[in-house]
Amino acid sequence: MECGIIGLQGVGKTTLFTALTAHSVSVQVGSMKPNVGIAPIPDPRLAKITEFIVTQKVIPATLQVVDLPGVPSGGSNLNAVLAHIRNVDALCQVVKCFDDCDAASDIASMDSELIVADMVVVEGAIDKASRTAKHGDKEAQKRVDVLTRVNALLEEEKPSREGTWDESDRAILKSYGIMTSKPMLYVANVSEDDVNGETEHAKFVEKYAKENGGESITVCATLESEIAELEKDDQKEMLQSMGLSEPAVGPLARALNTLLGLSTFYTAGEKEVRAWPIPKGAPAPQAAGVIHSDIERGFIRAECYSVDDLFTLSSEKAIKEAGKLRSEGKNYTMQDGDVVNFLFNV
Ligand SMILES: Nc1nc2c(ncn2[C@@H]2O[C@H](COP(=O)(O)OP(=O)(O)OP(=O)(O)O)[C@@H](O)[C@H]2O)c(=O)[nH]1
Ligand SMILES: [Mg+2]
Repeated sequence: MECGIIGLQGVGKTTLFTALTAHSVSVQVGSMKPNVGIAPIPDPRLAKITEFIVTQKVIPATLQVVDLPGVPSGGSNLNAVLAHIRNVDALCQVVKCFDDCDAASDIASMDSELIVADMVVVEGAIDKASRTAKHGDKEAQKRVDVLTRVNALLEEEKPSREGTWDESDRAILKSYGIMTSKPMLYVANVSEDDVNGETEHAKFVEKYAKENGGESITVCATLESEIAELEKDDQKEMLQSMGLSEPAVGPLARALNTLLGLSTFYTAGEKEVRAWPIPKGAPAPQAAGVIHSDIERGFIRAECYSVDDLFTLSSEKAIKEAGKLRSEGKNYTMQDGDVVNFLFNV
């Protein structure tokens, strides 16, 4: 899963990036180049599995984050900046809710910058696809149709995510990197003395996200960045003293999972215990394919049980004895929290 961090200038994007990636990437604050890093996604269930299954390695799911230079309000060449995140799955828009700020106006200008940037892309794309479609190319005609519908929304100053799109439409939107079609997580970046987002600005971000089909979270990026530099024990202490239960990457990843409709399954053995994100409702072979295409191709069946059964029964042996180890075929719909062993033959 990949997400792009966007927002106006100086709202705390790079600070959030350093927190999410735990300072593993050296960044230049104020640089015009994007920063790219990987954030491991904390998962309490994954940690708990290792209390029951002894393993050599624990591999969490990860989130790739791309931190962009700030968007100057009032235009300039936004498309050059956005080129770095045309392929991401979701956007995180950081909104300044500390010091002097105006969340409502900032969101409005950022969202309208994205609409304008998409219009530039869409107009060019319609011209090009129309020329191909003229020669009777059905696939090009389909692209023209989708792009024309996008354009109609943009002209009404609406993001294209407000349209109704089927799977093939979505593939087209993604191929053109239409920014306003991507799921949007609004991040209210609050000050150290408002970590729970009680100010009118933070509240506005939450309300706006709700009303516009997005998700929102509240973080204090500077604090999160400091926390990310500490050892595990000190982290806990600092979080507690600030009245926080976990680092921001937890709620951020969960909000993105909700936006993207993802769920998680696990593989667990002596060698490694690992979390795998998949689309909700994915059939077993598709989940197998996330691990390796061979396992999908040669899929025989999935032996699985629920993490909750492991937590109550304490061992795979006990799960088996209780008759809770299931053998599922290729039509099985994966459930969130399944622990799976795929049997395959290639
Ligand atoms: N009080 C407070 N200050 C913050 C917070 N987050 C960021 N800042 C400050 O805001 C300034 C800008 O932070 P950056 O993370 O560089 O912002 P940015 O959005 O990456 O900026 P550009 O890339 O230049 O657009 C820095 O001085 C940060 O210390 C926060 O949560 N609280
Ligand atoms: Mg920055």
